[in-house]
Amino acid sequence: MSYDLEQIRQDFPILQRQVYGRPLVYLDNGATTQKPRCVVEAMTEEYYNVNANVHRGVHFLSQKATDLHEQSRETVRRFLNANSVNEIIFTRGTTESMNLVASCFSEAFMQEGDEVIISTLEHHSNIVPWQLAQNRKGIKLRVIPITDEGNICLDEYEKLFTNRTRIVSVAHVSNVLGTINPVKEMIEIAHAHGVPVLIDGAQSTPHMAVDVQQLDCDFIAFSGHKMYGPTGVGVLYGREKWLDRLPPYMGGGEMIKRVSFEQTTFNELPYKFEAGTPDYIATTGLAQAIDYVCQLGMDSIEAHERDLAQYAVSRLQQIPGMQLYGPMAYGAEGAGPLSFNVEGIHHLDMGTLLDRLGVAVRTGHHCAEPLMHRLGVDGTVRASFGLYNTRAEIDVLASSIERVCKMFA
Ligand code: 7TS
Repeated sequence: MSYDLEQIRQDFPILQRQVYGRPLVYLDNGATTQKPRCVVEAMTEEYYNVNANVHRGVHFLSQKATDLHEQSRETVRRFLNANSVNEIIFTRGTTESMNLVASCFSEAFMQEGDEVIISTLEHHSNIVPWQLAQNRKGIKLRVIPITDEGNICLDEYEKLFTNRTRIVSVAHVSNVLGTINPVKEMIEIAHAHGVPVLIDGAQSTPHMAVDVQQLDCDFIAFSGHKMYGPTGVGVLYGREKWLDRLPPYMGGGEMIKRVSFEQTTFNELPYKFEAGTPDYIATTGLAQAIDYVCQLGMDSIEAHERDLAQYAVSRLQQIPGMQLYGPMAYGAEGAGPLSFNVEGIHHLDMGTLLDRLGVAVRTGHHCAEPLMHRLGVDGTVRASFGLYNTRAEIDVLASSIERVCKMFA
C-alpha cells in the first residue's frame, strides 16, 4: 500500500456521509465510482470561468475551452499510451463506444454470414450492439464458453475462428465475476488469424494500468464515471489504420469538412467520429480523474484492490451457506468485483437488508443475463471495490451479511 488511505478518503466528500444513520460503506464501484473534489472543482471552475463551445469560436473563451478539451484528449492518450491523439475518440461512455465499433465495423467490413467472436461473460453492451448488426447485416455471433470457475476456455476460443471471422470483441475484466481475461494472448491468437480485437475496458481501466501498445489491441472502450470521473463521457481508442477506414457513426456538426446538398466530405480523425457539441466540461473532469489516479499510481491502486478482494474472499468464505462465484472463489488473484449468494436468501433481499445496514452493493443480473444462465442463477449480490475502500469496510460487509443470515435463520 503506497498511498495514505485515510487521507485519500478525505478527497471524496460523499464517503463522509451516512445512510439510515450509519456510515456509508460504498461497495458498488462496478456500477459507478465516487468523485474526488478535484474532478468536481475543475468542472465547476470551467463552467464559472471558461465556458464556451469548442472548436468553433475565434473568441477568447472558445479558444480556452478548446485548449482544455484537447489537453484532456492528450491526457487520455498518455493514460492509454496510444500513439496519437487521433486515436482517442470521446464518446458518452463504454456503451456508445461499443455501439460505434459494432455499427461502423459491421457496416464497412462484414457481409451476411461473417462472424464476430464474443464470450459468455459479456455485459449486454457487448452483446446487443452485435445483435443489432446481426439484424441489419445477417452476421453471426460465435460465443466463447467459460469454465465452471468462470474463466474463458482458450482452447475453445481458438476453435471458433473460421474464414468468416471478422472481429473479436471481449471484456478485459468481467463486471460480475472479476475474471481477468487473458486478453494479450487472445489478441495474439486473433492477429495470427488476421482478425482485429475490440476490448471492453469498462472494468479494467479503473483498476489496472492498461497500455494499448503493450496489449496490441485494435480498439478499447471505457467510461469516465467508472474511474472517478464524471458521467456522460467515455473513450473509444482505435488504431488509426482502422479508424481511417471506418465510416462515420453519426452525422452533424464537427464531423464534416465541407457540406453541400450534392456531396459532403468528412473531417479528419478524431473529429470524424465526434458529431455535435462534445461534453467538453466532462472531458475536463475525466482528465482530472486520470491525473488523480495516475498520481496515486495504477499499480498501487491495483495492489490495494487485490488485497481488499483477497481479504473479502477470506472473510466471506467463512460464512455458512456462502456461495462465491468466479475465479477468486477458486484461489485466483483478482481485484473484484466479487459475486455471491447465500443459501436460502434471495439476492434482492440480501441487497435490500445490507442497504439498511449502510452497505451499498448491487444485486440482480448485472446486465449479463447470458452469464447468469451459464451460472444457473437469476442473479447475484455483487461487492465491487474502489481505490478508497478499506479492510474495515470489508469487515462491515461480512458482519452485515452475518446479521442478515441470522434474520433468515
Ligand atoms: N461493459 C462492462 C464490462 C460494464 O461493466 C459496463 C457497466 C458497461 C460495459 C457499460 O458501461 P456504461 O458506462 O456505458 O453504462 N457495468 C455496470 C455494472 O456492472 N453495474 O452497473 C453498470
